Amino acid sequence: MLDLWELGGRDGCRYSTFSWRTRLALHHKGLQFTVHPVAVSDKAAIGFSGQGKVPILKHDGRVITDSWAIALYLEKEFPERPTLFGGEVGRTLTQVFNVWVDRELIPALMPFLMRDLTDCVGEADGAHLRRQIESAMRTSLEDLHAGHEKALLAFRRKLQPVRKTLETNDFLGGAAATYADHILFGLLQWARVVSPVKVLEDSDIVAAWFERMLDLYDGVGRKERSRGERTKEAA
Ligand SMILES: N[C@@H](CCC(=O)N[C@@H](CS)C(=O)NCC(=O)O)C(=O)O
Repeated sequence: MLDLWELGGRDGCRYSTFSWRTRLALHHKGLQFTVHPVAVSDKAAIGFSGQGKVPILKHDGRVITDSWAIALYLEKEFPERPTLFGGEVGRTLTQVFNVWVDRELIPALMPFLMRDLTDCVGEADGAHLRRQIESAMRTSLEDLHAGHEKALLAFRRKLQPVRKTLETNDFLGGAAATYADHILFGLLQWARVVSPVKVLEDSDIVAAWFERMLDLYDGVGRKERSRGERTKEAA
């Protein structure tokens, strides 16, 4: 039995960038799993894991935390199912990509759209996220948001290695998506779910790749309503 804990916001929206990685990895492996949404400020709900972050995977009583550790676990535990890395070389190169996205891409995008996320969660969660980001960035979410257009230009430039790779490959995994695709998808899906801001230009080859990613695994990514879709429904 497989259970996944991830963050849930208002209207049931699922915005956790790291949990989207794990979710796609589970679908990639063709595994059935039960999802448990938790509020970001409700640490008691995930106290069983001995730490305070999601994703958390529980498999037959074993608890695994950290999206990268979960990906390694799934690959080891279900070797007969579609691979997440394409072997040892792929695994280490995917680890490089994982660290690059965590250390370079996430900080270049998330803080600037964080103000938008506070509208998508309850009051306690909004206060938690605000405290967390404002103390890390030493400025207000509003000031960060005011700089989002400039930040987006820098973020798009950082995607150049991805862009170059997609000129000759449909996915970062080559002809088919692998865990590297899931990693980058998680970040862009976070932005799609929490913010009305257009992160990629339509003409960007990365935008075309993201559309393909939204359709994978029976469209699990696309079934999650974007911020724009939720706003329209509410109007
Ligand atoms: N290195 C961890 C990072 C996990 C992480 O930061 N998760 C966020 C959600 S996307 C979280 O649970 N944050 C809760 C908090 O910071 O209070 C991973 O790859 O899983």
